[in-house]
Amino acid sequence: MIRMKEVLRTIDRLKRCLRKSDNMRAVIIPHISADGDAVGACSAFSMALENNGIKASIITCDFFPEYLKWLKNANKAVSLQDRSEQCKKLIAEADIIFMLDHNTILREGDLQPLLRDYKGLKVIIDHHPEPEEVDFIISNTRVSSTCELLYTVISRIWGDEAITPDMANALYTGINTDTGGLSHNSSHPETYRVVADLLDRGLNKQYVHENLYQHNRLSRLRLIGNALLNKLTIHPDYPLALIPITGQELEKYDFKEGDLEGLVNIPLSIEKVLVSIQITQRKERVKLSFRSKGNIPINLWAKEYFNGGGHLNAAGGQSTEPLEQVVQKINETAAWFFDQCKCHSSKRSASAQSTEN
Ligand SMILES: [Mn+2]
Repeated sequence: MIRMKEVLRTIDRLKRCLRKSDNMRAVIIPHISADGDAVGACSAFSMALENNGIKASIITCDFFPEYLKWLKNANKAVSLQDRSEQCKKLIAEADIIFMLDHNTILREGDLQPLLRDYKGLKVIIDHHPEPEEVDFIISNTRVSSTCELLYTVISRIWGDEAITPDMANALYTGINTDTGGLSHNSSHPETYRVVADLLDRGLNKQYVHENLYQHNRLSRLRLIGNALLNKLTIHPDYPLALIPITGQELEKYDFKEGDLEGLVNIPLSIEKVLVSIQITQRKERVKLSFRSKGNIPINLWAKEYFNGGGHLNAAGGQSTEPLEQVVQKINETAAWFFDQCKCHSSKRSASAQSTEN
């Protein structure tokens, strides 16, 4: 509660700052491999700024996934990958930069050097622990999602009426996707109060659900089916599920950005599995997604060995090593991790492991 008070004070300080200057130019940046919460936040906040006289541009280090492009303004995002000059210009001319759904510029891919050199105001609006030092830190790990927090930011600065039906749809997209359809990280009543308010502001829940969950392609179902049937393994000594996916497989099943969304959660539906890791070959990098049950701090493993981090139950990481070596490293460090959280299911030592998956 004390924390939320502090957050509200920072929002009020931001409100005064936004009021002060005319013709303000803002840049909004999501994290690399943006998800529903990041794109929903960019969509809603860009509309809020524009509707209130602030010029807003969304800049990405990669591209938004196909399945989120229906969100308003998502198609206006400028990517460093194909419009780098425009990105540089927008950042250089910005009075204020909003970092949404991430706590450090380290999550901004190749935009990092530009952000490091940027001298204007920086604002973090996020729900990940330990945000880096910037001018305005609007961060609370208790909320379900950045979009839930953003509802408070927008309504406190411009009033409830500032939330349009399109913004409500975008904010609900973030709340829904970051909680697996309100299944995890959504036990605080405040989340539902925000959803109720969004319904009052014109949220079209059915429209959002149709766009998020009923636009599947057959090739995507086959990609996921193949992963579950042929790639998923359960560790013999630890309550650990692994799903390695190669670049060839992505190609074979016509992979589109966002196609693997949610896959890593599926093995957790097996009773004895407490940790699930998906390892995906993405061009020059291997991307890792970590999930855990209960109070197992999976972010610890991601941070210690895989250049990543995140929440207690959901984290990400990356590696420049080949896929097989990353899988090997997981197997080699599993003993260390399960010792850390004292939840290993067997007493066999790491040296007795014989998995090669
Ligand atoms: Mn989020």
